[in-house]
Amino acid sequence: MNKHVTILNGPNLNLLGTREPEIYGAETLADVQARCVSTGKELGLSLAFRQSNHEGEIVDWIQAARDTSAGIVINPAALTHTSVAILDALNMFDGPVIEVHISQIHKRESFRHHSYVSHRADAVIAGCGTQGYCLALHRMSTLLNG
Ligand code: CA2
Repeated sequence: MNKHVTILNGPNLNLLGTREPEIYGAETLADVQARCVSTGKELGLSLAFRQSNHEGEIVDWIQAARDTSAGIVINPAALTHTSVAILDALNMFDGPVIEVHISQIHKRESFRHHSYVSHRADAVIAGCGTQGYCLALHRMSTLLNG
């Protein structure tokens, strides 16, 4: 049976592809979603793909994933660097968690170097562009299926 994976995206990622292409590339979040769906099919994973500008909504989705999903892929965007609430919610999720950043956060401003989510993440992918989401799904497949 297909394993279900929740992919979560944080604030402002709904605007992906509209500015700063030198940092984030030209793909929109809809393009990223389409790529994930296609990779998920290859790997036998079913997906929920969501974006929110609201921390509490992301916490709600992480809690819901406890009942629906074998794993979580998350790009928390700016909440990466601020949100203990997201870290706490992820700590209550039992399956694998993979953190994705489109940009290489360690090459950028120092305030982007610390991630609360990395305290929980089983893997972190940064600086691979939007391909990072597909790489995360491949790793997720290995973690879930061996
Ligand atoms: O590199 C990443 O994926 C980030 O998580 C993106 C966040 C940033 O705050 C993190 O430090 C690193 C910013 C997301 C902003 O979304 C965009 C909106 C419009 C155009 C491009 C990106």
